[in-house]
Amino acid sequence: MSTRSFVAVDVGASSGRVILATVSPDRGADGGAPRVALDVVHRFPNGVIDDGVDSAGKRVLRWDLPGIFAEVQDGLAKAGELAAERGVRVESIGIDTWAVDYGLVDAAGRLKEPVHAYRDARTEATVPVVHEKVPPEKLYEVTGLQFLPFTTLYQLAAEPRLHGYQALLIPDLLAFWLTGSRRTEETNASTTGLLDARTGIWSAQLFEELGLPEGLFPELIVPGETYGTLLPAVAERTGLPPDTPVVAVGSHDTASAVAAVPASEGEDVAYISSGTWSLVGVELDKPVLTEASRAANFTNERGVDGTIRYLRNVGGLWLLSESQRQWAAEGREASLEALLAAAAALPAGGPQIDVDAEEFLAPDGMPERIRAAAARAGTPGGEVLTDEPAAVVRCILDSLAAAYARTLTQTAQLSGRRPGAVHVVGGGSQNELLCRLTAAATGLPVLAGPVEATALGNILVQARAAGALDGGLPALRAAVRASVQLREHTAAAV
Ligand code: LFR
Repeated sequence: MSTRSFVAVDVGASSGRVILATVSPDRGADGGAPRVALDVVHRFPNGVIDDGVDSAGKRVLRWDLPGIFAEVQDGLAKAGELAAERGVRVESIGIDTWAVDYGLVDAAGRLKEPVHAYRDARTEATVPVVHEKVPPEKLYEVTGLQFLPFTTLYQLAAEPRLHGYQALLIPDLLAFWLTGSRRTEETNASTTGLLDARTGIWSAQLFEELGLPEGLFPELIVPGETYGTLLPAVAERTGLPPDTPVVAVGSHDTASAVAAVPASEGEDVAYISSGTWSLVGVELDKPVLTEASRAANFTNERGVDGTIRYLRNVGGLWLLSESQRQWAAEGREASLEALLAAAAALPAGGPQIDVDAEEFLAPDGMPERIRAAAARAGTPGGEVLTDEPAAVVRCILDSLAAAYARTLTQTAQLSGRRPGAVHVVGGGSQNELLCRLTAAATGLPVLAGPVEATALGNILVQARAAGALDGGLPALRAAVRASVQLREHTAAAV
């Protein structure tokens, strides 16, 4: 059987990528799993845009969605060219991005205003307003979502006007611009705080209690279904055939990443999806909606194939990337390689901070905020955490590793699952020091990789929809294991 080609569009908070993937369904002489090879054909930077302050004096942050869409189309054109060189056809396109954020679109398809970025401050005022209407205990009972101040429902409460508009989550907005078809992909819908965790459909009760218009979000679509085919203008600009379908994948990047965790069949799947955030948890088939789970702020997000991603958002490499951005602006050492080497040479047992604190959500001045938090935290050396980048980096990584260990212990207590190893996927899986510290803090073997879990998860769902792969998540994960090299870190090696 010949190879098959698919395109993944994967946009994160700090960069976006368009990837042409080749799936070789042949099982080969060894009867092993199918393989997936990725070619990144286009990369572009992304980041929040400072848009001044609003009438209440709150900082406004936005994303440049038209700019992202232009980059996506450039990437699709490059993917089409590479496919043509290889004499193959792009069978479909799948899109994933971060969750929670949305654009409001009118009947004619125009954006009401540039899209807000979830780290802006407008929900500070609306969290209490929402909780006044529906108390947090009740929200959890219905949606099973952890409290995050930027969840879609708090953002919607800050909108002066919703009537006459539909809310399109970021991947759905890009899919709308590519195909003209409006849908809401299910895994990402589960991050809005408006989906019923038991049924997987919108909670009519919450819409009513929160005064949200019915039909605010377009109809749900599940991974594997098709949004539609390319609009003529997109086909022309990208050079791709107009009948190229855009297929729904786990459009929440974390859903795609977890779909590609290279767990073995039957293994209890514990993971850290490590990027801007660290998403730490296990995969379940039913939500955990207990009061203990709510108190520990665990979330039940929906994954590919109706699975539940039972996890917590732990602070992530955002603390590090924001610090690097600041040091670079000050003309100091900011290269990741140099910083990690210097941090690795520092002794263990230094100061730690609570990486989950809301004070680290916003951009700017990160090293200063970390030093202040370390001084308050009272861990050894915290009061003297120096301005030295290596010391700050070591503090971030020690604190992340400790938070992972705490969260995995809680995951086991709350879910009853006791995984024997933890998979680290995403960009952070390349950070050897963090992986080693994680193994030491958790006492579990850390299986690092793949770096491109999100893109792989995106591709696997498309390949299965096209009949190039078959089976459930275990079969998809076998294809990941056949395609990538994992690195193992053990506590003993630290
Ligand atoms: C990771 C992620 C998290 C989500 C956060 C905000 O990229 O999608 O899962 O909580 O970004 O959308």
